[in-house]
Amino acid sequence: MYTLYGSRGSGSAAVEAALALVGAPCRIVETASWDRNDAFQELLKLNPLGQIPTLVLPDGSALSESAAILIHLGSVHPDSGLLPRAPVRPNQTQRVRSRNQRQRHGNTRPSRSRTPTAGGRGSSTGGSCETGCLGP
Ligand SMILES: N[C@@H](CCC(=O)N[C@@H](CS)C(=O)NCC(=O)O)C(=O)O
Repeated sequence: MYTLYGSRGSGSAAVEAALALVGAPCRIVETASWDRNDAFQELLKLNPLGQIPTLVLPDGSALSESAAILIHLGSVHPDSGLLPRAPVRPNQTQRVRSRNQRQRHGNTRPSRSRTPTAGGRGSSTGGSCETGCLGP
């Protein structure tokens, strides 16, 4: 059983959604530094920064930082689809980054046989995803 220290409508919402997605039983403890109820003292013992989200794992250890929590949940619940099945390879990351730069600044790559679109993305399909793992 997980225990999530968080507050409705705050940055802990992403972790709450991820817990629902992976289908993990979870107890939610409402607290935040701007709502110093009794549970806030518990939170401080787990995370001296007093920040939410803080997640207590089934083994009793505490994890903070949204991204770290999401990656952890995706890793221990691989069938949930929260993380891609195969790790994203560095060259895939680089291609996505290059594509994003082209979309932001126009196509600075030397023109090949493709005719740039009006948007300047250098692809007649409007910028297809070469990696297949992230949307266009
Ligand atoms: N980098 C952290 C930031 C966490 C964070 O700033 N949480 C806010 C609420 S969304 C908080 O607890 N702020 C109160 C404080 O820092 O005292 C994360 O991504 O989880």
